Amino acid sequence: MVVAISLGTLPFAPIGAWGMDMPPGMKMPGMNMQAGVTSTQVAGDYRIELHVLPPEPFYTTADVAARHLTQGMLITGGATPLEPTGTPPPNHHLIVHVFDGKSGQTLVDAKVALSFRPLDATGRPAGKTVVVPVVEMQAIGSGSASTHYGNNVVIGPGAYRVTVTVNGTAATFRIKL
Ligand SMILES: [Cu+2]
Repeated sequence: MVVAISLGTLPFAPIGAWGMDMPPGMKMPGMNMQAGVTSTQVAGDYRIELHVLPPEPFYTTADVAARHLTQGMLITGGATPLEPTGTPPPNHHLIVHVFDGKSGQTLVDAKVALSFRPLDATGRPAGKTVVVPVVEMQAIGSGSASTHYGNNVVIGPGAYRVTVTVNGTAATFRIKL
């Protein structure tokens, strides 16, 4: 069960919009949208969409060409991907799409940092911050408009604070998995 939680019941001030689900029928090209948390926040000049999805395989441009791939992630830069076959096996694809707040254009060259920290039942930090090595990627076949940032991750059930920094502007999300 994967749900976005509202800050209304937690003992800290809301930071932004919460738990905004994708409208029915709206689909990220090439992205697997099943069982995903989607939450959107405006931070500075940016609109940041956080998605928690099932793990995805990563491929290079050469892989895509040689194997005529039509699904999965095309690596366009950044850190080393954690493959679905990694040890321990990742259970989520934690990523952000970043848009220009005014034009709505996808940011294709943002400097993105991503981390998460477990929260206890009262919403207080209850463990170490995990820094996610950020891969820059596209959905195969969907082009630069599908650019997003993140990686496959191992995250157990529970509540988390996810911190996203885009070109130095930070946004904080709270999610429950
Ligand atoms: Cu991806």
